[in-house]
Amino acid sequence: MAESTSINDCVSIGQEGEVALICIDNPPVNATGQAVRQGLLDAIDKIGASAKAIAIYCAGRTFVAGADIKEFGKPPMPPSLPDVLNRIEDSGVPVISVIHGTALGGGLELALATHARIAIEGAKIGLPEVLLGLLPGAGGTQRLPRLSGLPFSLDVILSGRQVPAQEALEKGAVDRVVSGEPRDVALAAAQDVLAGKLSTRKTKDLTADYDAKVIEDTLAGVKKKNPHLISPVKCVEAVAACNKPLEEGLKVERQCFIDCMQTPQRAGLIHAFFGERAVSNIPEAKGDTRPLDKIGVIGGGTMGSGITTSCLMAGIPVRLIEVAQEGLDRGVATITKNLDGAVSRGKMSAEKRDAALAMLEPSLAMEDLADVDLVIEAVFEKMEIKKEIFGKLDTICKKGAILASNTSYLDVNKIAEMTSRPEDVLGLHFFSPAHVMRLLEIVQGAKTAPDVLATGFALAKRLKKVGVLAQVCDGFIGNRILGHYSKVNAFLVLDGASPQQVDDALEGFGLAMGPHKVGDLAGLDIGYMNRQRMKEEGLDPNARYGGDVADRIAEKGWYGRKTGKGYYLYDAGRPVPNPEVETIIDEVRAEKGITPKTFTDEEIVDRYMTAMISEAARVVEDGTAKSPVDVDMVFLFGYGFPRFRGGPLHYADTIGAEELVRRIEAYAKEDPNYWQVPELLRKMAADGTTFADLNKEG
Ligand code: T1G
Repeated sequence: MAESTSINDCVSIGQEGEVALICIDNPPVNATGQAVRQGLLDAIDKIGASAKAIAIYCAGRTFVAGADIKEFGKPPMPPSLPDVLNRIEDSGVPVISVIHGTALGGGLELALATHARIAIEGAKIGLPEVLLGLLPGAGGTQRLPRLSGLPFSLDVILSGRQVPAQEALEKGAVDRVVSGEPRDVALAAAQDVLAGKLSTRKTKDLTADYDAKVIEDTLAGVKKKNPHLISPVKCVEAVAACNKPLEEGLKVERQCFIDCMQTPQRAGLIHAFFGERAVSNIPEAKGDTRPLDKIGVIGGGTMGSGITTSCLMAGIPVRLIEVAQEGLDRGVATITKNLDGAVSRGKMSAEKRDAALAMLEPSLAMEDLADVDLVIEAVFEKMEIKKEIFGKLDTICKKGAILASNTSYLDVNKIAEMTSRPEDVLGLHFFSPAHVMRLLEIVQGAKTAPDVLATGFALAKRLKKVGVLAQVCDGFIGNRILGHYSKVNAFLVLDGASPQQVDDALEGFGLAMGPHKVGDLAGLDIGYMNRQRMKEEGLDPNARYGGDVADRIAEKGWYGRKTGKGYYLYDAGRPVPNPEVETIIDEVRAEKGITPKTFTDEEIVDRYMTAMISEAARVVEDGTAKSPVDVDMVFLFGYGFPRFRGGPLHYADTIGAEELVRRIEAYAKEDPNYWQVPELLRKMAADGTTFADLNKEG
């Protein structure tokens, strides 16, 4: 193997006869940071005409997975990627690229600017910029349509999906799919160019199959599908220029890219991208773990069967325990239905479903949990029942087995006290439907051992979930904050807004579903039982109680969708407001002597978000959450918070601590007990810090 010359820390050149090999080596994913861009430019210039063919490949686990996202939002550093890629495309010497792993975003755009593309088996290509609130800004919207046609390009750019090599070959995005090591494949392919066995061409010389109708329909489609999002529209506007000469099309693309770069949505989506990774990039998630070869799940209800489905889909055998045959059969039926649903959604093959079902062992005997590595208890949310079960598990389970509770609120320490091994106990709080929702709150008990906690994070990774560390308190991170801000919905309705207006305002803000519709979906009986439990435990006499309307609805047996009636009626397809709820609201207002007032949608959003942010700040302040990003990821992956807003505390930084303090103090004039300024917010307002600063402190 010939000598290689370093151009800089990330790029080197190797010469093999008339072939020059450019190697990019910028771990972890060869992102085109400034050094890679400069290195590529210098390499092409240095090679000049000294070679008859050039091949670009990458070291490490993947080809270029995009521009360096960490550079976004900072002052641009030359050379720009578009300039580098235009230089490569204009090279007088044929340049080919060899793709292994993933060629994404700027990585695929680099390949599209070369004169031929070789994919190594298993490789995937994609332009996922839209998932970051952006669009392909280095020629992807112009070059891909020229190579692979408009419909495929619009699909790839708007879905952000990763396209397998074979499909890319069929669509002309790559020219060959081969096996082998990147460098070897690069050399062989370049020699094929010299031997005339691999043809090369400049993408810019090709013409896209432009169709104005396709553009028009696609634009209408994205506006309907994502009414809040800016970048999908900009993506279509950019692709629409692919019928112009490349240079002009690139100008349109650049302007659309800059328009996206300046939006808060871009910042929110990039915060979500890095946040999803940051929450498990913590010491507690590292270190030794215990085996997860077989799991026991207690309870075949909605949560138990969802958790079991999630484990089976990850290839982990499950022993499902129920107390009665009827419950066990219901659990197995739900799991089978869940898996069938995954097959019909294309999430798994029928063969994989059958294999998963074969790993399910239903049983009526808790003793059958003696040899499992982890038990997840998912029974009724009653402390006495959970204590009894953990007492039994302590006598049954093998030494070193992990005992976990899927409790949504209850004190994990009190549950652990029922065993002689509290160090082996933690909370694993899944979200319904557990085989779909990606959030897993990993609740650390006072005595939970480090390897038990790390195993919780290992399980999250195996189940493709986002594991977030939470400390013990009533409702942990998510439900505690929900418990606080959901009161605002009730206060808004008591004080003058209608449930539908609250839902519409928050859906306008970007929530997938308004709180009253969510209540109807989850079942209003659950909220009712929780309020009854809190009443039994004693409510704060100074606190305003907002549950009257919801209590009366539930006491009428209206539990929402499952009874066809709740805040909305569900007998005619789309939910319509239940007029009888209005009567109840009027009754309660009259009894409490409340004169209803008018709220604007903006006021509704401001109060809702300020309440959410207040309690979220307290959750960070008292260490229930390790840092603000943990709260953000809990709400993105567990509560349907709009991803483009980055999460409640990322959103809070767009308002600022000072303004938040001012708002809370204003609202406190109406209700000083509910609206209290968290110390953390007051301090942030005083010293001008943001939640982003707190994330950096980690
Ligand atoms: N820039 C900077 N860091 C990146 C990165 C990127 N593009 N991609 C990944 N990382 C970091 C990530 O934060 C993590 O760091 C580590 O690499 C491993 O990632 C002009 C505008 C490639 C499929 O959107 O989808 O090009 O946590 O844990 O599960 O048109 O990373 O270890 O410190 O995710 O194996 C477009 C983003 C950019 C692809 C690998 N590209 N990356 O997944 O590992 S915009 C993307 C991914 C662009 C141009 C535009 C995935 C992956 P840390 P990981 P993985």
